[in-house]
Amino acid sequence: MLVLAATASARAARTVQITGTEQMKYDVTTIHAKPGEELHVVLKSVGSMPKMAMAHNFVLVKPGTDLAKFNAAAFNARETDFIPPDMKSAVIASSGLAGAGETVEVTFKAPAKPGTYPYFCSFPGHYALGMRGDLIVK
Ligand SMILES: [Cu+2]
Repeated sequence: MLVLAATASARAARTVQITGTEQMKYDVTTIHAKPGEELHVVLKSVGSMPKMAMAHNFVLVKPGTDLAKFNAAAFNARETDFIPPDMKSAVIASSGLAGAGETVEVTFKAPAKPGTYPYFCSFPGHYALGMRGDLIVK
């Protein structure tokens, strides 16, 4: 059963809590993980602005991804929660969008290959304002 499997894996995974603010920042900008470790990222959005104007997500991508290009394309990708369809192959894990007071989560395996994997919020403008961090696998 798919649902049960997902629940079991979320339970086994290590939870990383991140808060996203209306200052367009994450409170956690470095996550350390072992190769292949299961992570459960829980992103909470705090503030009072309407979701249309202010929401956050968590997008983890492969090293070497053109982050400026990804985020420029995200401006035109509202229908797909600001994940540009033509750049999906760069995405390792991504959450949905959390408006003020909402929480989104995603469970994934850290890459097996040691390295620095960037993550960011792809809501238009947020990456450029510094809403990003690094997953360091080693
Ligand atoms: Cu954001």
